[in-house]
Amino acid sequence: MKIESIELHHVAMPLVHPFETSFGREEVRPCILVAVHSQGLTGWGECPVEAAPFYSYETVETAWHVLRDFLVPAVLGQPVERPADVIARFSRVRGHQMARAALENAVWDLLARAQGMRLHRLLGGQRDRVPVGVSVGIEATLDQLLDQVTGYVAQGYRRVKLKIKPGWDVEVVRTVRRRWPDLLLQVDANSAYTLADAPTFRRMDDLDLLLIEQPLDYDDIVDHATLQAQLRTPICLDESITSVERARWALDIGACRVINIKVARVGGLTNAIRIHDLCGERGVPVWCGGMLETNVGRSVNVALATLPNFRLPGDISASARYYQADIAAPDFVLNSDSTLSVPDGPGIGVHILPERLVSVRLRHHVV
Ligand code: NPQ
Ligand code: MG
Repeated sequence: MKIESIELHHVAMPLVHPFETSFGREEVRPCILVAVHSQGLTGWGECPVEAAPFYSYETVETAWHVLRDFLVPAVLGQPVERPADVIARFSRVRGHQMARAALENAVWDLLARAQGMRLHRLLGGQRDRVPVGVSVGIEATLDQLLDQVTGYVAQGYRRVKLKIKPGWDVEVVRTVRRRWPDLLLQVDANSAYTLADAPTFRRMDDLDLLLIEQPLDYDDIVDHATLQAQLRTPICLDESITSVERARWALDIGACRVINIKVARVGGLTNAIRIHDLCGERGVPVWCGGMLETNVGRSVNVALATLPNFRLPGDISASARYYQADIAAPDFVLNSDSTLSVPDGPGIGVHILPERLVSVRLRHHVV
């Protein structure tokens, strides 16, 4: 197929509930949506960047720039028969994984649609539903956090992730664990600690946590290996794993026993599958992380999580947890067994609602 035209849409979506992590609080979620057109078909990809370089160095502006000035021109008018053709055209660009992922994933959707295939089948997934959980942000008070968790448990979520930071950690997590002894529970520090905080994490070893996510620096693996050696609870790396090589290095030195795979952070579906396969060969479980995506990115996450080594519930909640009115339909609804279903229909199986898209759009670029 020849890529005939490409559109970039910069949108801003108000969140149902503000989301606070160790690095900040967000009420409106920006993102860039990429549409690739060929032979009357359109493939969609999402770039879940933020306004500020706090989770990742990539921002809306860097991703827009790299897409518009480098990645889009590299594939426009070019033939693509498989995702590897796109990746080859990106090879001169260093980094900017989220920008790459948006365009590569749009091409996956296009190719799946052209074959009348659901994306998860093209990826090699077998399941039709995937176990999921919810990521609960930092709240102003412990009571407010307990209210949030109560609500999500009542909705049927069987796995909860708590965001932690210094001063909002062991006691908070212990309180939640005592209230819900059987809940699948894990924590995410988003790099808020140093090795000097090892005693804090040793105190969490008794709280029956599935894992402790990214306790140390965003690009570290060496100190994580030191910390992991002192803990029974598995460390899970998120921010530090931006490529297949980094995943291999982390496993080689024992920096983690679990990996969180986010398609955008690792530069697209091809790298996500490679990391999944590598971890499978090493007996290391993976799970699918989330970036508060719209239904476009969420559908990719569900499709990816159907691969066999996704052995822990993903940060892929129902659409209602994120936005009042998503830009794509149908919405994802939580099944009674704390799973989400793969949508019917070719490609990502969700379709863009043009009026909604225009109503939240800040910028539009067509080539
Ligand atoms: C994580 N996500 O696993 C991320 C990070 C993240 C669902 O916990 C605004 C503010 C948007 C903070 C998107 C979840 C964000 C954000 C993702 C943090 O680390
Ligand atoms: Mg994380």
